[in-house]
Amino acid sequence: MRSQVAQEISKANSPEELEKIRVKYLGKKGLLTEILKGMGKLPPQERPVIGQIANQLRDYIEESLVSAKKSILQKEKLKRLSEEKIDVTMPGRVKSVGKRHPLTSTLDEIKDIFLGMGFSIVDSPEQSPEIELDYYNFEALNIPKNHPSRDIQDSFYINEDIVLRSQTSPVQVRTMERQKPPIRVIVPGRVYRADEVDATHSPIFHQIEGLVVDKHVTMGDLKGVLGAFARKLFGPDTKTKFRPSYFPFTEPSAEVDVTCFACGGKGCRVCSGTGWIEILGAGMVHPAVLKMSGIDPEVYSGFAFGMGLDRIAMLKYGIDDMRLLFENDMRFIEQF
Ligand code: 2U9
Repeated sequence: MRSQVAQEISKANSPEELEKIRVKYLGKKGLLTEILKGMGKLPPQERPVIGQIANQLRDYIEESLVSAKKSILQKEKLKRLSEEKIDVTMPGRVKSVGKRHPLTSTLDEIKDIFLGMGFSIVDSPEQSPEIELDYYNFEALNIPKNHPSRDIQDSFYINEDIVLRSQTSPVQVRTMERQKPPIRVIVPGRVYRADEVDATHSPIFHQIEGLVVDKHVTMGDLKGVLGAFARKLFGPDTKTKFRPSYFPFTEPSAEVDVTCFACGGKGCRVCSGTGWIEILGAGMVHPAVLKMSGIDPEVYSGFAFGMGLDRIAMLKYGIDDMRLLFENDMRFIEQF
């Protein structure tokens, strides 16, 4: 029986098989149990001899089962560990790092400059809806219905009274309605115009406008603020030049040029040989505009300005086609 058990245990491959062997020999009706139970029927002089052999055999079986189980578990563990092995020499997975869009970097830079001059930024969607009432986009800005100045730009109408805003100015109108002077705000935002797409036009583009309203605000303040802005954005030697212009919402109005940041004013490819680059429109807020928003033009005056973010980003980064700003092709964005 001992050699038979030894052979069976050596062939067992799992704890379950060992348990079967235990039951077969040491269970209630096991082969060795039967022998131990039959001891009483033996002649008295044989009992100690047989009893000793049977007990030794039982100890042997129990010990063999314990050590066999230990070595099976050890083998299983080694197998599991070898399956879980990690090859630390394998190359890691590279996470791709995102890049800021050139429009975002340019906007952040411009916002920082104006924040530094005490302006606050109005750009939450609640305060600046892109789907706007005709009143805020045109009427309140001194652009009445059927007035020729509406033809300067074609807009996308949802219905007779609702339009996709064609400038961010309606946000300043809403600000004036909500807030008493002093007002110093910068309004960046997306605007819509029915333009054909080409290298310098897109039906969706971005503006940054500013508005200051307080007592005793003058054209001198406007020149000071825009001069400081231009020097921060394009470098300390940048000069500004105001040319007379016309906008319905400002009087007087001006277009603002800066000395070319590429050639310093000598004339080059970037400035088409003129030494100047136009970057802004500006003026003193028209008294009728202040009045419509509930601000007394006899007490208060203000200046406003507007610039195209896309155009400034293109100038800053030397981008020659506006369409590149809207395609989100990573091969383009990764270059900045
Ligand atoms: C209020 C009063 C006045 C905003 C202004 C401009 C001049 C201007 C253009 C720049 C390039 C638009 O994107 S662009 O084509 N903007 O020239 N914008 S003054 O004047 C305002 C705005 C709001 C209540």
